[in-house]
Formats: sequence, structure tokens, C-alpha cells
Amino acid sequence: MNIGRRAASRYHRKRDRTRSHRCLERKASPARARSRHYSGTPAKNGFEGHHTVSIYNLLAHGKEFEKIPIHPNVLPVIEGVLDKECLISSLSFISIDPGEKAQPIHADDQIMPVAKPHVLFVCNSMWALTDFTEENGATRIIPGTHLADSSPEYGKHYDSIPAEMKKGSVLVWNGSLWHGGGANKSSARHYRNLVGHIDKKTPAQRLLGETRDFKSVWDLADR
Ligand SMILES: O=C(O)CCC(=O)C(=O)O
Repeated sequence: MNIGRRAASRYHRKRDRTRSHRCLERKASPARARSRHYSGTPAKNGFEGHHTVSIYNLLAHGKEFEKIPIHPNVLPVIEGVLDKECLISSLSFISIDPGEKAQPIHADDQIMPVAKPHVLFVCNSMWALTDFTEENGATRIIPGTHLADSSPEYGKHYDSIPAEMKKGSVLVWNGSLWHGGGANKSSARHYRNLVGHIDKKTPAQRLLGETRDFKSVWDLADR
């Protein structure tokens, strides 16, 4: 599969990776700064959590957030997976407090009534604003499940592995991949940005109360 190989290999070269970490961190940190002034409360449901604050649709919260979904180190990979001119289906900030339980395993495309496996049309990314460790709730993934012929059963336990990564890293995944936020067993708050991109021919990915203002990456990147 063509997943923006040149962009991906550039990203993996050590010098670039170091630079990109610093750069990604700088670009994504407004979300963390803002969270200090944000008096959000957990949604208190089984999916969004009881100790997790999510701020949805960051595009409606300030121009600075526009830099995240079109970051030059990440967008070419996303566009290599989807296509040019994909839509941004969500841009969220998530802070997970100690004591949060693991999120139910799910696939981001499972609300769409399309038989599986199918052609990829959702590609999401998780931006680590703090180190992702198994202890503090790194996203849990089940490799290979993007090829499954079904979606996970809500609330069922599945063996998964933590996507541990350093602050400033970005995890990109196929929207069919089974995954979920991990439990935060540490004593510190854990921050991340969740960015969704969908193919331009596909309707909304998530309808979790976000104010939806679909923008194409072309709008933001001024192409
Ligand atoms: O926070 C995470 O690690 C995963 C979040 C997620 O998958 C979701 O909210 O849909």
C-alpha cells in the first residue's frame, strides 16, 4: 500500500525525527496551554470516561489549532493513505486524569454501515503532548484488526498492546483498527490531541456532540 513512503521514510530518519519532535510539540502545545484555562468536566459516560476531559472541534477554539491537521511531517502520510483534499472530521484535545479506566475497544469507522473489511476511508492520528506509557494510559491497539470482517463488541475485553511513545510523537492509524484509550494508573494527568481525517467522499466519522464544521485540508493549507 502506498502510505506516503517518501514522507514516512523522511520522518523516520533520526535527524528529522528529532527536529520533528520539537516542531510537533511546539505546534501542538497551544492545546495544552489552553487546557490550563479550561474548566471542562468529564462527560461521565462509558466511552468518553469519568476522569477524562475532551475538548472537541479545536478549530472553533482558535486559529493556532489549524496548524495541527496540516503539519508537513504528518499530512503527507495521511494523504498517502487517504487521498488529497481529505476532510478533517475531528480535532480534539483529551486530558486523562489518574484513575481513568480503559476506554472500550472500538474502530473509528464502525459507526458507518459499511461491510468490513473495506477500502480505507478513515485515518486518524494521536499526538503525544506528554509521554505515552502503559502506566499513564497510552492508546491500546490490536495490530492486524484493520483487516477484520467485523467491529469489536462494545465493552468486551480484548488483548491489546500499548502504543508507547515519547512526547512530540504522532501515532497514525487506519480507521478500521481496533483500539481504545488506556487506563491511567499513574498519578499524573496525561494529555493528547486526537486528529481525524476522512476521505473527502465520506460522511462524518464521529458524532459525539462535536460542533461540526468540516474543512478540507486544502482550505487550511491554502493550496
Ligand atoms: O485517547 C485515546 O487513546 C483513544 C481515544 C479514542 O480512540 C477515541 O476517543 O475515539
